[in-house]
Amino acid sequence: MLTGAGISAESGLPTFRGADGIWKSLRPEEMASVDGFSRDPATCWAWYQHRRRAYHAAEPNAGHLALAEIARRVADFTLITQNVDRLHQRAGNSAVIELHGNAIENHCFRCGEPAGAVSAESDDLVPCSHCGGWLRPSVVWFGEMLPVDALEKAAQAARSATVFLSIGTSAQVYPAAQLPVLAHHRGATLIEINPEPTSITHLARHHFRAPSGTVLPQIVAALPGA
Ligand code: BV8
Ligand code: ZN
Repeated sequence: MLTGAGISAESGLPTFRGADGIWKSLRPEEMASVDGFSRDPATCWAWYQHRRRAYHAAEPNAGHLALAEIARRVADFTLITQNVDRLHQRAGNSAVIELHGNAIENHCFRCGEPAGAVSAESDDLVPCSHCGGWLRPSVVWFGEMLPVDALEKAAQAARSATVFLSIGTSAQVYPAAQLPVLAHHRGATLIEINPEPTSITHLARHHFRAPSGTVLPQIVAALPGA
């Protein structure tokens, strides 16, 4: 199962490329990249602090909660996410493969020293207690490699899946976008949950053109022993 920013849309968090997408006002390479931070650390950091305040204020929605219920009820279940808001964990999913890191924790941009979570109150840059360099969010930026173990686990799950759900993702960011394609090519039944068609819709056996907060609770209700 792969989720994207769309599953958090009903928690009030803007997606990246939808009509209200945050990328609309910002260009990814100016913000979510090593160059973007190097060029203008203050603006980049303030953007993440702004997003963190939104994450703290948001609550997991019915879609997140349904996935936590499915994890409890379905034996061989793997949740892979591109999201960095950790709403899956707050909904009760403990085993989450985070392909793009998370925006809650930080590490030093210069020496890499982990720094955990910091207050989202102020937009001021925070110095590393180790070397004085600036802290950066522990997300995977464009141009950065994904965590090797996360990507390998996700690819293994996609290769061995009998059913693969692609939920709330435009399937435009690689290598994550290759996962539903890999699952499909290995014989999995691909199911897409997205109000809009995407580049993988043609591969899906079923495309639920509806919000994940509506569809996922219906899937839970249909599970045996519901
Ligand atoms: C890398 C963290 C090696 C930061 C993000 C081919 C192979 C490999 C790499 C590339 C390649 N081609 C290009 C690349 C480079 C690049 C890339 O993919 N670029 C794209 C734009 C073409 N990839 C990388 O750089 C990756 N690194 O591969 O390293 C390398 C290095 C250099 C050069 C080559 C290779 C790193 C990618 C990770 C970037 N980090 N996030 C942050 O958050 O600030 S990506 C960002 O996009 C988020 O993580 C987000 O999750 C992700 C994907 O977006 P979506 O989740 O799909 O969100 P989106 O808004 O697009 O779509 C939302 C969907 O929800 C919509 O379809 C909408 O209809 C739907 N929706 C709306 N409401 C609902 C809903 N669905 C259901 N219910 C609703 N209610
Ligand atoms: Zn440091």
